[in-house]
Amino acid sequence: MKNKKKIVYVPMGADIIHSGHLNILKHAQKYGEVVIGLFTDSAVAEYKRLPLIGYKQRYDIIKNIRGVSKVVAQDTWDYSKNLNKIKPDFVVHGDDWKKGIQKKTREKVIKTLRKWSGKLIEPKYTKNISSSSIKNKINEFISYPENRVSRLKRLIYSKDIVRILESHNSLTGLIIENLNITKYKKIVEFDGMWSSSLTDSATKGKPDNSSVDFSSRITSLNEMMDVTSKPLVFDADNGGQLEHLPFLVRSLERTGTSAIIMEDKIGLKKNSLFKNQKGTKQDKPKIFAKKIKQICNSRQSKDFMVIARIESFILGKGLKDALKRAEIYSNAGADAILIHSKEKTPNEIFSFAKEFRKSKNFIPLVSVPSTYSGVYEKDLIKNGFKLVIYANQLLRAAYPAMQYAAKKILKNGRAFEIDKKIIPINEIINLIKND
Ligand code: SPV
Ligand code: MG
Repeated sequence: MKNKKKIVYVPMGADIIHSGHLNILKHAQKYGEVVIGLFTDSAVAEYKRLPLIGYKQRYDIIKNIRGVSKVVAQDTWDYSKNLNKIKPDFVVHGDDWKKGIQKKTREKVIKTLRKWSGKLIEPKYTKNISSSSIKNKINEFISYPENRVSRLKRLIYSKDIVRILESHNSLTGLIIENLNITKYKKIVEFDGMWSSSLTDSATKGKPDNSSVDFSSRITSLNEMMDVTSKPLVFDADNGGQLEHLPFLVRSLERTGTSAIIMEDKIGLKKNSLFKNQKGTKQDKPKIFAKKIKQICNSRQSKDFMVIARIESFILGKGLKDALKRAEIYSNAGADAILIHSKEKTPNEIFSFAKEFRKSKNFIPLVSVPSTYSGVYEKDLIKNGFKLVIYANQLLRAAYPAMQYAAKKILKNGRAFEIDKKIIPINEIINLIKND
């Protein structure tokens, strides 16, 4: 009997294919038939940023590369499931995973392979592929409006929870873009920006009552878009007039915005966190549903999300009213529901989630934990929330810091005393790179 060809398992993201990948494949082919374990979006999202292109496109690309016999989905970062099923004779992976966040994964692969005497082969990682120039190109690519718009939806369907932080100018946008920390050996970062009516207005010295009009809001938003690549969620208050919505949607899509959040209130806008909501009215659910439909019909991209924000709890209307509205808004085509609350605990939004999850019209839920800031993301996840918006923290952090510095200068009649508490001049002038 002819010897059966050996199976070589090669894990890959196959996002931007470069010569490093081709080296690995060339190496793998020497040992037998190459089966690619292609990471799904959610497998990648467990540890790092989403791939630039979706699974289907990556599948088509890698499937057509010479020497690849088969492509299977690897839907977790952990290899055990696929390895136990395929029982490859070899796994081929670049030697760059011996250190860093993948070290444990590697050890587990070796242990699993041992069960059937499989071997791990680790070709030398190809250095000098000018990762920085690739990175620059990538950022340029993601920030094209048509690529950016769809990324929020992809994130929602790939991650346990999508984490959004308020951004009121380009500098805060850059913080969201670039900041990450390592927590439990995973890279943790914000997934996108929230263009908040509250912080946008406050930054311009105006109250949060729609006195800053949409064209002014979109001008600031464009500035943020110029220097970032992550998705942006736009706070549209109640969206304005039904007839004007298509124009707003067109402008937002043109900037690359991924979602509009529209609240079901009418009359002069008042921020929902004010204690006194006297005079504030909620729209009739059927009328508000028309606005949702209007957005659905006027958007260019199906990936541009319309998120309906329910204000029943803010106005003391209770659970039943909120649930009734959620059904109507979901039927009208909303992609997600923001259930807003100004309680100190998340109890009321969790009771809403518990009931709404039973509905056949259930859609992903969004939380804005400003007053109930004690809630952990892991509890939001458990309760069915897919998006968390930290709606105002960067401005709230900046304002007291600036006041403190200003006071110190007044008090001392010079700036020396504040020098140690603020960013050194050398750092601020080099903060934004010019190359
Ligand atoms: C905002 O950030 O402007 C919001 C959230 O709409 S809230 O301030 O809670 O109304
Ligand atoms: Mg607002």
